[in-house]
Amino acid sequence: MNKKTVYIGIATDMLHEGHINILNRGAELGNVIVGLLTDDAIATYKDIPHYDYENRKILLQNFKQISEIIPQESLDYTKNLELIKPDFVVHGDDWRKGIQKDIRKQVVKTLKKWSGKLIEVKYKTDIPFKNIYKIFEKGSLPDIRRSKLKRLLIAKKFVRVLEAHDALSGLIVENSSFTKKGKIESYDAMWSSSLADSLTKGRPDDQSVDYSTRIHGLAPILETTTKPIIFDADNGGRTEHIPSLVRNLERNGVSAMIIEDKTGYKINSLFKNQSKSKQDSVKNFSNKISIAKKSSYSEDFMVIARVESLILGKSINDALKRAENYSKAGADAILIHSKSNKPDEILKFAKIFKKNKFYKPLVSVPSTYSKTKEKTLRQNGFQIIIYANHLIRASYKSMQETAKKILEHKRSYETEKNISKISEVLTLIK
Ligand code: SPV
Ligand code: MG
Repeated sequence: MNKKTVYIGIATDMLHEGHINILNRGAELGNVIVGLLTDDAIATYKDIPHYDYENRKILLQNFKQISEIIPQESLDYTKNLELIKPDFVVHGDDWRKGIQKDIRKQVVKTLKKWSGKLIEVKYKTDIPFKNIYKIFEKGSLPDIRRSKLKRLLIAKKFVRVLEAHDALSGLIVENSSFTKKGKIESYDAMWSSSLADSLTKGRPDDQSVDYSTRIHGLAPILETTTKPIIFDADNGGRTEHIPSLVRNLERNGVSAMIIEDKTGYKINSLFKNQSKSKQDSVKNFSNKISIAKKSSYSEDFMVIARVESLILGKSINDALKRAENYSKAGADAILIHSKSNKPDEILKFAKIFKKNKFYKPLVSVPSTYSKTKEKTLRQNGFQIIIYANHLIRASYKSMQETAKKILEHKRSYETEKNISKISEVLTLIK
């Protein structure tokens, strides 16, 4: 009699008894084909795995219960199930609730087409050293958090970043997700913006809130979230202070800092009138980049150079020359900033820079060209997209309208439909 086919989707690199139970059950039922989730697929719904796909595959190849390992490229099983048409899918019963609930439904629906069956094994909760798994899985340790950005770039080739200015906005970045057709969209990292950090302190974005204050301000975010942080370090400050800035950031678990090639009077790049701003010389700024890179103790801390040529009305050629030099100086990625309401100039820049032998991943901040979809940016070589100020803008507008409404109506009732319910905020943090 032909042996039955069993499909088991596996993501983790933290194997424990619970997984072995599932594999054993599968082996009892037939030939086990493991759909090993790719790094990209895992990163869409939880932390990026500590071991990459190839390493996880090597580990699993030695399990006697497994006949074959194939990649599962999304959280959704449908593609692999249609391909294999297994008699059984075996999974822990933990996915009946939470983020994987819809995935489970889709599996049941797909299996029905050829009368396949879903077999659920009781999920094991009494795992020894559970807290260790938790710490690793949560990635809350500074070294783990810091390393995530580079690993995400390698695994996903694309990192979506949203501004966070305090623990609450950090938690929103950490936990927001949107599911469509079984595909989960979420944020990969947080942007610690000089604009947002200045505004929360009632200051203009002019570098008057010093780095120590801003790094101390990260503590509540670091204590409550796990996603990587990219720090907006303006122009990096005085060259001789760069080593201590870099070490302070990496010690705290920050993954990257972005420094811009401007000197003198600091104003936010989105101001129309930039007449008081000057651009640094290529030589001086390249030196800053090189010092920042040499100061870093860890291999995973990224230094990203921000080219302000287009902000200051200079040519695309000037931006390209600078990008090449900053890349030669050691920059890990290049942010080409623009305040145009169309993406044309940065796309043109990207098209040419892509062919340069000193090409590095590109970063976009689509605040003014906000109609541009991520897909367009990705197709043109942008691998990091930063939504730089949207949570501070959202909260400011909502707070202002709420304050006005109470004055207008002399009671708070009219504010209620646009603000969170008391029951919601009471249980927001558990
Ligand atoms: C910030 O968020 O502070 C930035 C990005 O530097 S921008 O405001 O677009 O200059
Ligand atoms: Mg800034």
